[in-house]
Amino acid sequence: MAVLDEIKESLMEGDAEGVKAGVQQALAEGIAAVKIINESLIAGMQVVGVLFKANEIYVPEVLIAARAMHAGLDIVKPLLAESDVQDKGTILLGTVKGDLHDIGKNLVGMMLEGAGYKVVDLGVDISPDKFVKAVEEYKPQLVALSALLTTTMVAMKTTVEMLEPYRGQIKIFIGGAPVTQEFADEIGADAFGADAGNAVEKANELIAKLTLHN
Ligand code: B12
Repeated sequence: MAVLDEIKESLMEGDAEGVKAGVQQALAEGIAAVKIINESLIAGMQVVGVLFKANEIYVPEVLIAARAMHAGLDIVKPLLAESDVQDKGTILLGTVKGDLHDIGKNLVGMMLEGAGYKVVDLGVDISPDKFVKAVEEYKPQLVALSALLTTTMVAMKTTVEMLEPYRGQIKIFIGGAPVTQEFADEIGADAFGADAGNAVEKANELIAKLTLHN
C-alpha cells in the first residue's frame, strides 16, 4: 500500500503512532507536506466524518481519530510555508453563555480543522459580548455557536442579534442537541448543523455563498 493510504488507514483506526511513522516515512520519500495533509490526514478525517454521520462509528472513535490526525499534523505543520496551508477560511467557535457542554463543540471543531479550516475555539460559557470582541480580533468568515441546554438557546438568539452589524462579512451557523432548523430560522442564523459531519457540509456551503457575494 502506498504510504499516503497507510497514513489514512492508521488515522481511521485511531493509531497515532502509525500516523506519525507514516508521515515520517512519507517525508523521507520526498512527498510534500501539503500533499501529506490533503491526501492522507484530511482525506482520512473526511471518511471518519462520513462514517460518524452514518452511525457506523461513535464519538470515542472520532475523538481518537482526531487525536491521530493531530499527531500527524504536528509533524508536518512546521514544514509548511504559510501559503501552502489549505486555507478555506477562519471559523470562530464557542458554546454560548451559561452552557458548559463542550464535547459536541470539540468534535465539530476537530472535523472543521480536519476539513481545512482554521478554527478559533473560544471555549464554553461565551457571552455575546465576547463573541463580538473575537469577531473584531480574528476577522473570521464563519461563526459557529453550540448550545446543549434549552435554557441557553436564548443566548444564541442574543449572540446572533449582537453580531448583526457584522453580518455582511460573516455567516453564522448553529448546532447542539436541542437546536433545530426551525430555531435557526427563527433567530436568523444562516444555517443549522445536526452533527459534526454536517457542520463541515454547512461550513462549505456558507463559505461558497460568502465567496459568491464578495
Ligand atoms: C455530558 C453531559 C453533561 C456534562 C458536560 C461535559 C462536557 N464537558 O461537555 C456535564 C456533567 C458537565 C453536564 C452538566 C449539565 N447538564 Co448535561 N448532558 C450531558 C449529556 C449526557 C451528553 C452531551 C454530549 O456531550 N453529547 C455528545 C455530543 C457529541 O453530542 P452533542 O453535544 O449533541 O453534539 C453534536 C451535535 O449536537 C452537533 N453540534 C453540537 N454543537 C454544535 C455546534 C455547531 C455549530 C454545529 C453545526 C453542530 C453542533 O454536533 C455534535 C457532534 O455530532 C446530555 C444528554 C444528551 N444525550 O445529550 C446532557 C444534557 C444536555 N444535560 C442536561 C442538563 C440539564 C445539565 C445540567 C443543567 C445538569 C445539572 N442539573 O447540573 C448541567 C448544566 C451545566 C451547564 N451550565 O452547562 C440536559 C439538558 C436538558 C435541556 N433540554 O435543557 C441533558 C439533555 C440531559 C437530560 N436529558 O436531562 N452535562
